[in-house]
Amino acid sequence: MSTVPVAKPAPSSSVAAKNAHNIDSMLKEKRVFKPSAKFAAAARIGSFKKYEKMYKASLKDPDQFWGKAAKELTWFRTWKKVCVWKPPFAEWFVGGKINASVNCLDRHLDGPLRNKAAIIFEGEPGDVTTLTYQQLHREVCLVANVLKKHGVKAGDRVMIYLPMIPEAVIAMLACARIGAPHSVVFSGFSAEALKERINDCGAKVVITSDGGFRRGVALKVKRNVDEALLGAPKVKSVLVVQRTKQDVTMTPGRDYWLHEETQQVSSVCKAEPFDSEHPLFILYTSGSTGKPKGILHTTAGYLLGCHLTTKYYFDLRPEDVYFCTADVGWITGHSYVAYGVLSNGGTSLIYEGAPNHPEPDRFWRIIDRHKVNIFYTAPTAIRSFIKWGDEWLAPHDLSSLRLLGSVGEPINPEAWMWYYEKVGGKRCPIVDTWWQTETGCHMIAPMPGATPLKPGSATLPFFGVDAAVVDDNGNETEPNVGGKLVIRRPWPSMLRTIYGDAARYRKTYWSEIKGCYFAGDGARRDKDGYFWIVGRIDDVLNVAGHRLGTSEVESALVSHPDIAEAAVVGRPDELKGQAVVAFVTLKNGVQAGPGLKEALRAHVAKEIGPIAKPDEIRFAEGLPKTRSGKIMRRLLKEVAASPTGEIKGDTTTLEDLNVIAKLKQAED
Ligand code: 7RM
Repeated sequence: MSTVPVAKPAPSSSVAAKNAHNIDSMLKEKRVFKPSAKFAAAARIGSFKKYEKMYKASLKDPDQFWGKAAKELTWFRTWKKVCVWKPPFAEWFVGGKINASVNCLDRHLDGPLRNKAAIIFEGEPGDVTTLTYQQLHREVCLVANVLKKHGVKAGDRVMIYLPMIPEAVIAMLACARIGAPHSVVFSGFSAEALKERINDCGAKVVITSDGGFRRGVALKVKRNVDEALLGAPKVKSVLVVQRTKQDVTMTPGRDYWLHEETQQVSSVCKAEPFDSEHPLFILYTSGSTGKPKGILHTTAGYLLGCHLTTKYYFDLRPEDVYFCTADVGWITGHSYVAYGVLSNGGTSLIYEGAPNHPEPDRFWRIIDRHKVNIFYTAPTAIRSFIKWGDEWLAPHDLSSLRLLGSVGEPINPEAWMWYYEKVGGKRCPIVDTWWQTETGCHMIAPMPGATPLKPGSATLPFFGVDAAVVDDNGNETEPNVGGKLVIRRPWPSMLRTIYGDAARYRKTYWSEIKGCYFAGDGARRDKDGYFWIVGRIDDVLNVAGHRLGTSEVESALVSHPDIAEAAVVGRPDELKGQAVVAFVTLKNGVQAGPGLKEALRAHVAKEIGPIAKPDEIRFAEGLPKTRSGKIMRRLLKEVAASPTGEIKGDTTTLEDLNVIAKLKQAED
């Protein structure tokens, strides 16, 4: 590669190299893909030099960088101070007044965007609805007025429990308009999970629907709300969107049809100015143990992060059709289905249902039908597509695509290659975005048109983001030596606290490495300074004195032609400390057998080294995952360690309970 690294990790004389807690790295990924001249010519950041220059300047004077960038937003009053940092508490754009819904809607109404699609919705049954900016603005104003009618005031929390329908985005923006922080709960979560979240944030109003379509059936969304509210007495009103027209029970004096309510209010709702630091939303993340954390984001900084990263990383243009497959119940749905796209005047395509309904080509059908230009999905989905087979892509014209994104987990290099070749036709940059609920927006990702790509690496940090890989003492590790991924200074879209628990905020994110933000990922940087996420720190394997990240071993397994997915965990072992146990799923049509096990062990030894060879390989039908598609290694650890496969841990965020039952029976 001819490019100069932006920031070199510490020189090899560093004592960090001898730190026994570092993570060893052995995967040898050598492929590099330079941006095409065609893409670069039209891109916002058209060369690596330009990225480097802007990145360096942004770190040299972050206030100047963020202050200048914030002028791209629409303000009622500009700020007095860009950042006030009293570790670990930050305030951004102090003294400024802003309204997020104005930035996503009103400011587009004076020009040509007014009659452009803001949202294109495709329901699972195939129904399509398009909302222009003007129409969306009207809907948001109506719902905002309904919320006011039900007594919601600035600062009051509103729960949103909706399937992937336009009303989910409308509800979020309506809350933002009147300064009522929303808390979206994924509509696939149980009544119990909903109840717990309602009570934690003290919401008085819930916005929900009768149901939603998923795999051809109408989900019983409202019924879950009814059950949750048995244990959440503070909720005064439930506003119900009619989506499926299924039968629901409406409790008089508490439950109201939203379409009836909107008929009784004005469509004019003046947007009020709010402080930059006014809370915008609370989003719960389950965390591996204990009660869910309510991640609190505030208005101006969050919006700026979403706005800028959408603009630069997706190179989003008004004429693009942009399709992000994430649910609004996940941070990706907040930042990159709603706020970032709309603040840029983009067109956000929303799909209600399952990727394999009625058949495994649904996403390709959608891309072809709506001529999608930018497609953003998760590695878990990509691995499913690979498993289902390439034949599902063949009948569809995917030539409208010009950029592909990935988020949620490390993308295995083989899955990256498949995505690049089969979906992107080798013309689309793959923007692998590392970030978290807590970071609010993308933190590490390649700048399309500028950053040379390496399959499996999220590459380099965003402007103003001081990311590093450090040892336990906070010193940067040498190239290719793994450690903890930290951010060394505040950024505008960072979480402000854990709702109602500042002590937990401090302890969880700011106490591991002095002066740094740490949220649990292990990583290494290569000789070019590129970041490679090796998995969650809690999942790191300890084999005969070597610490191995899960992602490299899994990527080695997935690079075998018969394997669709792999999850690797440690099992206590007297001799080695930990034995490596691999759970693998096979591609359609492949037969399991002892021969394959030996072949896989040999394959891992060849790709990484004998140390990483799994001691045990289990063929599984599926792997336990969260609703957003992350593999739950915590549960697999229990399965691996217990002879009966007993699970005692929390399984409330598990997507499919059957997976665990089947794993217990899995042949080993
Ligand atoms: C956006 C999101 C955050 C965790 C994070 C990582 C993992 C996310 C990537 C990734 C490697 C990526 N928010 N993660 N993106 N790992 N490469 N591009 O996922 O709060 O739900 O999860 O997800 O472990 O810490 S999240």
